[in-house]
This record gives sequence, C-alpha cells and structure tokens, in this order.
Amino acid sequence: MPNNAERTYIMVKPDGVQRGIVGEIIARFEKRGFKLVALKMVHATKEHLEKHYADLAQKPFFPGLIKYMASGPVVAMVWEGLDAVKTGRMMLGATNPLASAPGTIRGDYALAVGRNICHGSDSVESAEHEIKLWFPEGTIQHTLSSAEWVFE
Ligand code: 3AN
Repeated sequence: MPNNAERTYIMVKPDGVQRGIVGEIIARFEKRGFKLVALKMVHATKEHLEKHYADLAQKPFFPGLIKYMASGPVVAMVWEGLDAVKTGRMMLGATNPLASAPGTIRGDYALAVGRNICHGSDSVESAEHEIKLWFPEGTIQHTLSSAEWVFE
C-alpha cells in the first residue's frame, strides 16, 4: 500500500529568499503533485538552528552554517505525498551543488555547498522531528481535489 501521506520538511534558506527563488521552489513541489500542509517565514534564532542541525554540531563548518542560517529569514514548509522524503531530496539535488544534476533545484541555482538554497529532510524520522521543531503548532489537514489525478 503506497504511503501518500508521507511528509517532508523543506526549507528555503536565507540565500534562496534573498535571491528570489522561493516561488520557484514552491512551484516545483506543487507541480510535482505534492500537497502543501504548512508554510511560514521565520527569522530563526541561533538556538533554534542549533537544534535543527544538532547532528552536525561536531563538523568544522557548524559555526558558519549557523551564522549563515541565522543571517536572514527562511521559508519553512511541510509537503505531503508519495515518497515525499526521498523525492524531495531528489528534487533538491546533492548537498554539494557542484555534484547536483542540472534540473534539480541546487543543480539549477547553486554553486557552493555553504550556499545551497534549500534544505530537505533526509529520512522519514528526521522529517517528523524537524516538522515538530519548526511547526509545534501542527500542520493543516486538508484534501486537494487534484489528489485522485495524482495518485492511483
Ligand atoms: P543536506 O542539507 O543535503 O541534508 P547536510 O545535512 O550534510 O546536507 O548538511 C547540512 C548543511 O550544512 C548543508 N545544506 C550545507 O549548507 C552545510 N554543509 C554541509 N557540508 C558542508 C561543507 N563541507 N562545508 C560547508 N557547509 C556544509
């Protein structure tokens, strides 16, 4: 039984916001067939970002990553649909944009690993954790009329 309700946390990072790529990223997820169930703009605190990136705390690039992510607002989103986590990562491209295929978001719009425009959850477990962290108020339950044309 396919899980059409899998959810992933997608975030446009400060560089994506400043460069005006928010609409493009939303459009790609919408057109692919995913359902938007939460969306907000946040200027996150360093403390909040340290929680989000807790598993990278020992990396040498961690302080720079936190500074960059706190340098401006981000757009936080939850998208739902079949295989949302894995497909979301495919749509984003590889962590290092130089390794991202053209046609992916990073492969089309980014060059540097420390300015790679967007974040996407890397597993269903981290998606649920990140959704709780960024949307403690919960997500929106709704049905899209297009669903029967997107899913079998
Ligand atoms: P992803 O965002 O593709 O899941 P992670 O979780 O390994 O990749 O890294 C989180 C973020 O940390 C990346 N999106 C990128 O902004 C930054 N980052 C990862 N590796 C490096 C690196 N070698 N140098 C600088 N920043 C990095």
